Amino acid sequence: MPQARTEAVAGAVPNDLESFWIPFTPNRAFKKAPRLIARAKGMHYYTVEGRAVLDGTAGLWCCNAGHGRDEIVAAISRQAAELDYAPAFQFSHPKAFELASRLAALAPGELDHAFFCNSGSEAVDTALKIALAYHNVRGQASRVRLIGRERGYHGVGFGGISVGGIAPNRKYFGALLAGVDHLPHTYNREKQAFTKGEPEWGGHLADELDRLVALHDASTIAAVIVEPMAGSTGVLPPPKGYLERLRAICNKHGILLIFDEVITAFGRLGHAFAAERYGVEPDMITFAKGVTSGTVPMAGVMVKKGVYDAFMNGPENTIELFHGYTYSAHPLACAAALAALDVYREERLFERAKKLEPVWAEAAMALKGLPHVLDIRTIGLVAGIDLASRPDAVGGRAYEAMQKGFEQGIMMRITADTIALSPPLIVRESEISEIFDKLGRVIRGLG
Ligand code: PXG
Repeated sequence: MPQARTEAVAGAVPNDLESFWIPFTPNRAFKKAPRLIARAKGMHYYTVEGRAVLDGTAGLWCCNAGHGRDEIVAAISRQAAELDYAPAFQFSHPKAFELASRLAALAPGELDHAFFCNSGSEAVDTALKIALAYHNVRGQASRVRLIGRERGYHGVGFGGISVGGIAPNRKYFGALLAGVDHLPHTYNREKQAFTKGEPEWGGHLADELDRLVALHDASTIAAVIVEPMAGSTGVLPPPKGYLERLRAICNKHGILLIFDEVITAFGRLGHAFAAERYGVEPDMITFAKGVTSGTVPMAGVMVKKGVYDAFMNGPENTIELFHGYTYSAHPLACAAALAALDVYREERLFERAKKLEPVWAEAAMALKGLPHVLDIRTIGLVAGIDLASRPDAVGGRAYEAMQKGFEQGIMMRITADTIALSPPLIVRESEISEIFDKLGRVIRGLG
C-alpha cells in the first residue's frame, strides 16, 4: 500500500476514475462515459474538451446568479485572505451576524433568526430537532411525531429521509425515525395535466392533516414539513389554497409548520422565499443552495421569533440548544452569501424570475404534443416534463434525454422519467428559446 500512495502523490495514475464514489449516480456507467465539467461562466458550462453546455438547471438548482460572478469570486477570495475560519461555538465573526440580519430582513413576518448549517440535509435535520426541542422546553415533551409528505425530498440525513417520501431513498436504510407519518402527495395527472402555475385541483388534500391529527392526537405531533413546491420528485407546484389550509390546521392544533425552501428560496419562484408568494408564514424555513448561488456550501433555518424566544430561558450562561456544526456560518460561506444577496438585489433577479415566468411557461408548454410527453408543469423559473416510461425500464427514456441533451449542449436534470429544468435567474429570453428548442429536438429523437 505505501507503494500505491507514493504513486498517487507523484501523479502516476492520472485520470483514474475509480476512487471517487459519485453520489446519486450510476458509477459504472458514468465511469465508462464520464460527463466532466471543467469551467463555467454566466449561463454556460464548459466540458473538459472545451464544449459549451447551456445550463438549464442552475447546477443542481443552486447557481441562481449564474456562474463565475466576479463580485462573488472577489468576496470569497478577500475573505479567505482576511479570516479563513473562526470557531463556530463560543466565538463568532462579524459577517455571520450581518448575514443573519440580511436574511431576517428578506424573510417574511417574524422569521427573524437564522441558524446556519452546510447543506440542505443538515438544515432539515436542524429544523426537525428545533421543533422537537421547542415543544420539550415548553413542557410539551409528548409532541414527538413528525409529519412529512409522500414524494417529499428533504435531503439524506436520517431525519430527512424519515419525513421524506421517495421510496428508494428510504428502503435501504433501516427503520428510520420512529413516529413519523406522511400526508398524501398532491399530484393527479387526470385533474392537473399541463397546468401553468398552481393547479386548481388538490387544495382539499391539506385536510388529510386533520385526519392524521384525529388518528395520533395533536398532543403527540411536533411539526409538519413540506416543500412549498416539491422539486426533486419531479416538480409539483402546490394546489391553490393547499399551503394556506395546512397553516390553518397547524395553527388550530399547535403544530409547527416547516417549509423546506432549499430549492424555492432565493428567487426560484419569483420571490426571496416561496412563503411570500403564497402569503403563508411558516414557523421555520430551511434554505441552502441559492443563498451563496451555489459557490460555497451553506444552508440554514430561518426561525420565527416566538420559537427562538422559547429557548431563551434559564440562566444566561447555559447553552440553549445543544446543536451546531464546525462549519456553521463559515466565513467563506458568509462572504459568498452576502455577495450573492447583493447581486440578487442589484440585478433584481427575483423580480426578473417573476417577469419571465409567463415567457418560460409558454415556451415549456410548446413541447405539448411531442412524442412521449405526458404532462408539463411550470412555476416560477421551473419546469417538469413527464415522459412515458419504457415498459421494461423506468427512467431509461429520461436518462437518454439527459445524455443526448448534454451532447447537444444543454444541461438538464432527471428523476425517473421526468425532466426538470431550472435555469439561473439571469437567463435571457433567447436562451429560454434555446433550452426548449434543443429539448424538443432531443425528445423527438428519443426511442
Ligand atoms: N430539501 C430539499 C427540498 C432539497 O431539494 C435538500 C433538502 C437537501 O439538500 P443537500 O444540500 O443536502 O443536497 C434538497 C436537495 C435534483 C436535486 O436534481 C435536488 C436536490 C439535491 C440534488 C439534486 O432534484 N435537492
